Amino acid sequence: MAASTLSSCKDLDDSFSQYLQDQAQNIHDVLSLLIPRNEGPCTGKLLEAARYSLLAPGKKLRPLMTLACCEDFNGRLDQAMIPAACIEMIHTYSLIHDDLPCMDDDDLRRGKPTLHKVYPEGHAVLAGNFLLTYAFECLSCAVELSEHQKIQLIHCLSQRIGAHGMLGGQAIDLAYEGKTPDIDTLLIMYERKTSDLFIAAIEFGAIVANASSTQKELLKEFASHFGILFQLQDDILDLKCEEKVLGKTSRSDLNNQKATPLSLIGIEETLKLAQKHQKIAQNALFQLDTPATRLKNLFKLITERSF
Ligand code: GRG
Repeated sequence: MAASTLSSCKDLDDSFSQYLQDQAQNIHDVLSLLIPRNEGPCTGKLLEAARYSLLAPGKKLRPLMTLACCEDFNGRLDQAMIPAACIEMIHTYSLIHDDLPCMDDDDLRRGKPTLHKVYPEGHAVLAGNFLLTYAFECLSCAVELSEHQKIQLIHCLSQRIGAHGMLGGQAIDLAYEGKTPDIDTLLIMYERKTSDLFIAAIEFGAIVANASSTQKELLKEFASHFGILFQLQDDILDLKCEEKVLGKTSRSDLNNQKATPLSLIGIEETLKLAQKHQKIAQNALFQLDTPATRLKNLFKLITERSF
């Protein structure tokens, strides 16, 4: 799904639409500049594989949230660009690895064949590993940020995507392959697999903007429930949409015989659950002591999405 999808959504205020389009393009450009070119043949192929997935037309939702959060708390956009790009590198790494034959074994991602279908599988593994390690390298070298900010960002990211975060969520996913988890276990998996990277994206904006600890707590609460909402929406859309609309293999969970809230509690209860998380996320956002206009607009956009 193209990055422009977010900005071309109907009912979106024109200036916010332009904002999303501009920032998504900026993130794309920064990512393109960050990945080295003209390397020797072996490293060159690895980096080319990474570019294939990283620069494919994704929504750039997580880095957009970093930028929106930073600006909403009066942070400097130029300082937030590298952290936002690093969040997208991590997200892309997780997609590349999640699509591998040993994980979900998907054929289509971002409207294109998955990386392991185009490059040798080993290159897909390495390209994911490269994006993971390179994100930390870029954070540690970001000249616009103070040493304290860099340490905070690196600490935040390593926690959110490690064994107690995103990877832990994937471990639950693997542990329940062919089995039926209860809905609470499934939601814990969603919190880690999906919410934790959204939390990192938002925390990144807050760290760059030097937000207060009270603000950070509310933002964390927002991102956590937003992540679950996003994943529940994804399950619902996966059921409804054709591959050409989603740009990825639809119904792969069903084909892989994976439990989803839909298979466990049905569509009505899943919709109620989504509404519950939407409300909690919204409350957190509205308790902030700043207008947080960009985050509120992004939130509205995602709650009404059909893509
Ligand atoms: C490291 C193997 C490994 C896995 C970690 C996060 C994750 C676990 C796997 C990624 C695949 C997945 C189903 C994640 C859930 C979140 C989600 C719905 C991702 C898709 O995000 P979008 O819609 O994608 O923002 P684009 O392509 O627009 O960036």
